[in-house]
Amino acid sequence: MFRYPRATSAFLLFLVLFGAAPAAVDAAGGAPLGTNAPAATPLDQNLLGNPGFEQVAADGSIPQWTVVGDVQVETFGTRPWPSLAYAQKYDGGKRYLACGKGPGLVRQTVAFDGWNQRSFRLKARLAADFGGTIGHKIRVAIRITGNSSDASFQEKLRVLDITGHYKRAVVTLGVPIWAERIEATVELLPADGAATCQMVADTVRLWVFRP
Ligand SMILES: [Ca+2]
Repeated sequence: MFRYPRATSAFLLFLVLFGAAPAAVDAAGGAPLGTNAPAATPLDQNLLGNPGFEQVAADGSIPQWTVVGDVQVETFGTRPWPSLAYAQKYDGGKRYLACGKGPGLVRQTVAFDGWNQRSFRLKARLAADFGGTIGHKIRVAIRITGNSSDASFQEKLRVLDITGHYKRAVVTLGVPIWAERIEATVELLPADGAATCQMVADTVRLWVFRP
């Protein structure tokens, strides 16, 4: 009669070790590895699709991006600036985003998964190269939403202080524990009183990191 309890203890130990163990947690510290959960959103890498506007559809629409207003993709070299040589210097590929006569914006939303059990802070950062004519403007914005009405928002407006040279617009926002989606917006705006908008943007990056 001594063998039976020992076997039961061994079975219980097996359950504790292999069956009833809490969900595995990866080395980054917090993202569950459950097979049913979506893969955790990677940190420190660009989450945006078509980030440099290299893809453009035959009808002029921009894959991955929602367009509002007067912006379109243009090919380097069709205007004196930004030239193809300038694109190569800044890793700009073949194409970039430009506004038309009036202002316009592009917007992209990415899922944010696998970090709602963490015990540390995360931040999201949006950065875009921009350039054009002095006085014209760019706005970069991050909006984070969850499955209720929770929302968090931050934006940065930059006015070009130089003509014909790229600058970088950057905005940063803390990622709340309830975050489920991150929306990136890049808006190009004319200078006050200008007849046409003279601003371009390229190489847009959105990433999440541990500060
Ligand atoms: Ca590009």
